[in-house]
Amino acid sequence: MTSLVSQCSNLADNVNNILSILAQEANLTIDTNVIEVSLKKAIAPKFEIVFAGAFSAGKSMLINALLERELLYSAEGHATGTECHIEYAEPEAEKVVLTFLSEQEITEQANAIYPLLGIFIKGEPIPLI
Ligand SMILES: Nc1nc2c(ncn2[C@@H]2O[C@H](COP(=O)(O)OP(=O)(O)OP(=O)(O)O)[C@@H](O)[C@H]2O)c(=O)[nH]1
Ligand SMILES: [Mg+2]
Repeated sequence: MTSLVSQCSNLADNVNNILSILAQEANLTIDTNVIEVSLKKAIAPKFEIVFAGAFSAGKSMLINALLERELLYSAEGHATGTECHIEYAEPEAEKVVLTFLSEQEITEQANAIYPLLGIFIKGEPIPLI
């Protein structure tokens, strides 16, 4: 699962070599941060896939179909109804972690997300409390 295809086995070395060559070019101003972040993602043993959609769009059913097991509850109406993270676990180490947030924590998260979504009232983020 963690093995890389042969063309990518030296990816980090190759990219870092190119970055060090670029760094020697005084005339070039390149923001290498985006390359470094992309490299980190490319060689990471884990990666994320986001399934987002309206309520009852069929996200849980699609994930169950891809996993070939009935892992997530799927039904009409608001079935999952919350953010849900799934990651690989060895068969005997599978577990479910439920995290309950207080009203204060939910409010803080919402207040942090509103500006990122561009939701403002009279130029100010919407205050929930
Ligand atoms: N006809 C049809 N029904 C589907 C399909 N995918 C899902 N459904 C039905 O749509 C309903 C909602 O499916 P879910 O997978 O629970 O939807 P969800 O997006 O996870 O919903 P929430 O968790 O509430 O956001 C269920 O009754 C499914 O049986 C599909 O491809 N075709
Ligand atoms: Mg769901």
